[in-house]
Amino acid sequence: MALQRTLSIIKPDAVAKNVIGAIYQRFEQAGLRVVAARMRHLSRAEAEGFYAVHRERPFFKALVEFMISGPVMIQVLEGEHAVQKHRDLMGATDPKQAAPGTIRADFADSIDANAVHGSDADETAAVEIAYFFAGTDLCARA
Ligand code: RTP
Ligand code: MG
Repeated sequence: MALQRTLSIIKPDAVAKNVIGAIYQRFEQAGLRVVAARMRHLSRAEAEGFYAVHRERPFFKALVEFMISGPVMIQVLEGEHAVQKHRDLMGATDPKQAAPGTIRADFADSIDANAVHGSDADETAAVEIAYFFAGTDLCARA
């Protein structure tokens, strides 16, 4: 199977807990490779645009407020089955439902402050990667 890419965001709660490295270690141990990364404090417009698909959902306003409450760490991960592998590492959206040993079970406090974001399909991964990175930002394996 060809290498896949996915967009990963370590959300403000996890950045505040100082667990960027602990989360990166899980990506690496699962065979995912960081090929681009940047730390940002998102503007409201950026967060609203990123989550535009959820615009009509009742949690949209709270989600945007949370995503701009502090800096986030944004990365592109590459590997076999990267989208699904990353989703498996994250665990269920609600940390109370997340399997033991997943990032959300171990680091998230609530469905709102749930530590990480990951693309949910190949097509959304391509759109989300392009939202934050130019093609030239992605580093090929040496
Ligand atoms: P994400 O997009 O952040 O990786 O998370 P996800 O696919 O597991 O969840 P999604 O349905 O795409 O929802 C995006 C984010 O919105 C918040 N949310 N809150 N209160 C609620 O019912 C609710 N549902 C979703 C979560 O922070 C979720 O990560
Ligand atoms: Mg989602």
